[in-house]
Amino acid sequence: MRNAPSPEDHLEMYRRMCLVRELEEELGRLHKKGRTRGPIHRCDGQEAVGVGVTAALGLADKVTTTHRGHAVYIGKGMEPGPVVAEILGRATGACGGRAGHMLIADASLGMIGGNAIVGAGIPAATGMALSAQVRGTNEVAVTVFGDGASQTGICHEAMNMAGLWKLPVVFVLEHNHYGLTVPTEVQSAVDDFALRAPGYGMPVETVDGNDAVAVYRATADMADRARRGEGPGLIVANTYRVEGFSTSDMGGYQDPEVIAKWREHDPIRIAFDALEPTFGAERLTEMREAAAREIAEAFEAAFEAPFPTFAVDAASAPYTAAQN
Ligand SMILES: Cc1ncc(C[n+]2csc(CCOP(=O)(O)OP(=O)(O)O)c2C)c(N)n1
Repeated sequence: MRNAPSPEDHLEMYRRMCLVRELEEELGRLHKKGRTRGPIHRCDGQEAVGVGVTAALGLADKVTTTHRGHAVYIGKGMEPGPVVAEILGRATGACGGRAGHMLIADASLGMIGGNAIVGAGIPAATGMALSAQVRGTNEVAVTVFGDGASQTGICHEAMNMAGLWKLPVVFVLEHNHYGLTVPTEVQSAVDDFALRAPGYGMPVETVDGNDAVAVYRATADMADRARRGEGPGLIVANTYRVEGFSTSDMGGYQDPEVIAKWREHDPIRIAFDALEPTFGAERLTEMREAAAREIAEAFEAAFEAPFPTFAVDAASAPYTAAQN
């Protein structure tokens, strides 16, 4: 099989998906207890996209993600501790508590950041690809974005430029079927987002976004092409948002039967079933339990950590600065 992950790599993808799932579920529970700060955009049920994409990349490759980026953060190698602390706004967070859950970055891992502005990670990654091309490196930039983001003008401008200049960028459209409360059928003139790629001279692959191996393989193929100088590619990863838009979402606009169907098609279960013959159910279950412990410890440590202290910036707050 070309570009398939090794069994060990697949196992590590499973472990990282378990970490993300435990993180998301705990965030859901904590929100109900009023212990999170602001709405959180959960990505549970979509872990295979962020984890599958990033598993196919090298350390020097760059990735940008969205307001729903926890699986990309953990997938690109960030440890749960600094991610959880950042989500809770603590000084021990990956960005010193300044970023919050939507904007986490760690440049040393090529995790260039989530982004609260819908679509803004797309031109940013395209620029990173241009930089790699100009510098003559072998790096690839990847951007994960939603179906809503794919309707923005800046997405189309970036794709056009990437196609024209054969930039080493992989566009990953995480198609979870909703933008806020708006279903895809009322936000796009076409159902099939793969149709967009030929317009920009790009190849496209549509994959089951809940199958981490399928996502990995498509990413590895597109990244290989990009490294060979053959230009960008589009991956349409079909998945579904099984939770609300954010933890503040009252819901009620999605069909419960459709949600139930997608919950059955769970990315962690798909990975478990594929790995079980090689590694055994016991080892996989132990890994899930270890992930739960690791996340619980990360939350415990984060809740004990201090909040950051900020000096007043005189240029942006002259009156407050004058009072101090
Ligand atoms: C430029 C901009 N417009 C609108 C918003 C408000 N907004 C936040 S998320 C979102 C929907 C995004 O949908 P999609 O890209 O499909 O991502 P998903 O939430 O489904 O993962 C909108 C409209 C924003 N943050 N930025």
